[in-house]
Amino acid sequence: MLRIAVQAKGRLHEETMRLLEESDVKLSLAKRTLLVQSSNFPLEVLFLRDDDIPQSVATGVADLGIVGENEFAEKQEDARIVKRLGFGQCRLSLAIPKNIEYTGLGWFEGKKIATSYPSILKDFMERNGIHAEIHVITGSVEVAPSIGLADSIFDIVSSGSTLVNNHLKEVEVVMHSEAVLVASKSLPQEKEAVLAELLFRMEAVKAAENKKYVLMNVPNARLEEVIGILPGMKSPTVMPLAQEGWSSVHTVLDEGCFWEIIRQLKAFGAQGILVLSIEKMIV
Ligand code: PRT
Ligand code: ZN
Repeated sequence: MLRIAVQAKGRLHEETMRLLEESDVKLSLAKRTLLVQSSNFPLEVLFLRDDDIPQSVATGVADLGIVGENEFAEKQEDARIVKRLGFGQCRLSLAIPKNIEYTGLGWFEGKKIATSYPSILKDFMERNGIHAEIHVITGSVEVAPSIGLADSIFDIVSSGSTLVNNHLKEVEVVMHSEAVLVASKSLPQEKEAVLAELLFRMEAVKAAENKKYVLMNVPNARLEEVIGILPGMKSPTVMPLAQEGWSSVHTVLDEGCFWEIIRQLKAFGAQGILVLSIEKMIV
């Protein structure tokens, strides 16, 4: 039985639970306990605060964890990142009051910076030879400059609206972050095998994300042009229709270029276009 630590509540909770569900790991969450066992996969889920996840994995309390890369980097615990999960994206940035002219990294020399991420900031400042005073606060870091607690901040930025609301501007991006799957440095062989199966499933879920399965009827005379604009996994599947002179074409399209390609397909005479969601894709 593999144990995975996940955020009990907060920004990463929902997407984490969705990823497990889409990987067909069934969990009975009716009565909310700290530890929940899956009914169809050798996995149990331990619900923790995100701050505690890196240590729980490093000490072996859990075998795996899903946590923000920022939190994992800050805690400097002995564990490994096995997969980047593509959600919970944000960046860790330095920001200063918006009416102050920024002159480059040297601006921070001798300045006071408020943050909840002192290790990452200290590393960054040391690498750049800047001596700054790091002031650790937890929560509402963005108000520190306006109440005179610091000259600047180092914090998570996502849309940037928190900075704008507090009359701050982002001047340096120090790190990009997303949710990551982390694992204990060494796992017994049978646990590694369960992890490999879980990763295989997660990859199939991720590969299907933003992809659509598209079916359409195409006059044979236009087949070549239609096939020419379809990417497909290998090449599109083409099957004759009962009606003479027509074929059915099946392919996989990326949501990003979807509408553009559909428009061209219509122009090439494609009809009866059906668009289906893909649950999983094994490439
Ligand atoms: O209770 P627990 O300790 O588990 O949770 P928490 O409150 O410490 O963390 P939580 O749930 O807020 O965030 C968990 C993880 O989500 C973080 O470690 C990041 O990896 C990721 N994440 C992604 C974010 C954001 N986006 C984010 N926008 N975490 C925090 N924010 C905050 C940020 O601190 C700032 O106050 O949102 C504000 C900025 O947002 P914008 O959109 O205004 O720029
Ligand atoms: Zn936290």
